[in-house]
Amino acid sequence: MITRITDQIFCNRIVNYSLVFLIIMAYSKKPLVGIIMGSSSDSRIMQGASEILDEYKIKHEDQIVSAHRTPARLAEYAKHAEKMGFKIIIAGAGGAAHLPGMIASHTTIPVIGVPILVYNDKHPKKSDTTKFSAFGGLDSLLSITEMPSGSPVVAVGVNKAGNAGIYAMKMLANEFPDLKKKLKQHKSNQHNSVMKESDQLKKQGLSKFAKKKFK
Ligand code: RP5
Repeated sequence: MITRITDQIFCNRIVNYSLVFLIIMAYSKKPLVGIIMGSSSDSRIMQGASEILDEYKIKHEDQIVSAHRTPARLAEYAKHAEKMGFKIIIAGAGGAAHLPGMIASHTTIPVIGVPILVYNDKHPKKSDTTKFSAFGGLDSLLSITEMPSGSPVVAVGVNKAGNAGIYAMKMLANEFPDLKKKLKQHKSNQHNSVMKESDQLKKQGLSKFAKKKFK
């Protein structure tokens, strides 16, 4: 009798471990997130989303889809996203920024919009003359968030593509428990790094610390 019970417990464990393994494999093998952007100019900002997803080994597929320059492709992309089984789409666009809203109107996949303020130059130091938008990204932010009732798109802050990546992970974590653990670790890393800086600031004094940080 006892052997039968222990055998049963052993079998249940194997089934549970296999399930966990399968779940982990499910998010490590196929792309779960589709990242799209309105122009190659957005890639500098949008890489923030891919960086965080790569760090946590979440596969994503990245493409350029312009709502204005390639409107037919936009509808095709929505079908492609459904076929691929993407769980979330992260869509970044600047200026009039219709991409996130238009993609959302073609699919039931949740869309996270990234309002983008692009600079059309390659210099790390930005000047106002190379700004694409005259409205500092507020145009894109409003365009993305002010969707009509019944057609929601959520938005992160201007140029905060990394936050879109983290938010996507949070949504995926409801399905993949292993990711939840990783997100908890991410939070505790953030806590530790704030504590480390606070200790340094306390030791060095505010003036010295700020001078060093922003030199
Ligand atoms: C938007 O226009 C794009 O999303 C991009 O942010 C902006 C500028 O694009 P380019 O003119 O540099 O291609 O549609």
